[in-house]
Amino acid sequence: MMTLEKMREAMEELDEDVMIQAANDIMAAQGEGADLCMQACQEGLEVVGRRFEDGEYFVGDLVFAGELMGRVMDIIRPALSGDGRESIGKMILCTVKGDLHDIGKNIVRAMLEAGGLEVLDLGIDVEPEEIVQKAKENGITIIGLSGVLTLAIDSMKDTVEAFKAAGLREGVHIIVGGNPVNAEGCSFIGADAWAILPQETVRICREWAAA
Ligand code: B12
Repeated sequence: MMTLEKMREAMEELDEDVMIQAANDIMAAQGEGADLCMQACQEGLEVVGRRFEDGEYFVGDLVFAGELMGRVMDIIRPALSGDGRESIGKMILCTVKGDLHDIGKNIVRAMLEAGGLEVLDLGIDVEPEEIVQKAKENGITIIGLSGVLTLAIDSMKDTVEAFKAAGLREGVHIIVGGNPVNAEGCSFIGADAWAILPQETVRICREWAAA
């Protein structure tokens, strides 16, 4: 089996052949090493993000990294330990109205799914009313809102207001994320939590799902 170090390096380098081979080898070995592979993907992605900030990687690399993570997860998901195997709860995730950026959302989605959450992904540029409607229709009480434009903060606030207007605010947990989101923004929006790191997002959503 490939070491954690080797898999992390392959993820950092966006080496598709090595990562897919590693995932297939893990499944051929009855899932041994699946958790390590997951850890390697997460750590590798952090490096990808840093390289992007440093100007070494470009937008296409980010998109590819998200896709690669999703493909590896699709292969090893049945072997992930404990809660990774079965759904512990359902949640909605989307990019809010006016914002078309979805690279971060897709990375977060892959991590949430690997963490045992079933994700109803509503896509990008999603109207507040649609989010409320889908939550109602599907009985979903955990809502993740993503956005990277400054205007996304207002759309997130509008979404929280839409839940209030529908009389559903008390019954849902709302987490917001994306580059412009911080503690101040979270309080302005009226959300329950915020995060930048996908691992933190997974931890919070799992806690809500288990409550
Ligand atoms: C890639 C990109 C694009 C791509 C988007 C492709 C795609 N499919 O997403 C394209 C080229 C289409 C694009 C278009 C535009 N873009 Co653009 N884009 C970017 C860029 C370079 C990277 C964004 C990104 O993907 N980051 C990487 C991801 C992984 O980070 P992230 O989204 O923050 O996600 C992480 C966390 O925040 C968190 N997270 C994400 N979602 C969630 C959700 C939850 C619930 C939680 C808890 C956590 C969480 O986890 C993720 C993983 O760590 C940024 C600049 C930059 N350096 O950030 C500009 C940037 C965001 N874009 C910008 C602009 C202005 C635009 C355009 C308006 C340009 C134009 N004039 O047409 C259009 C917007 C159209 C629209 N209405 O959305 C500005 C925004 C300025 C602002 N303050 O509003 C930026 C900052 C560039 C700049 N410096 O001017 N863009």
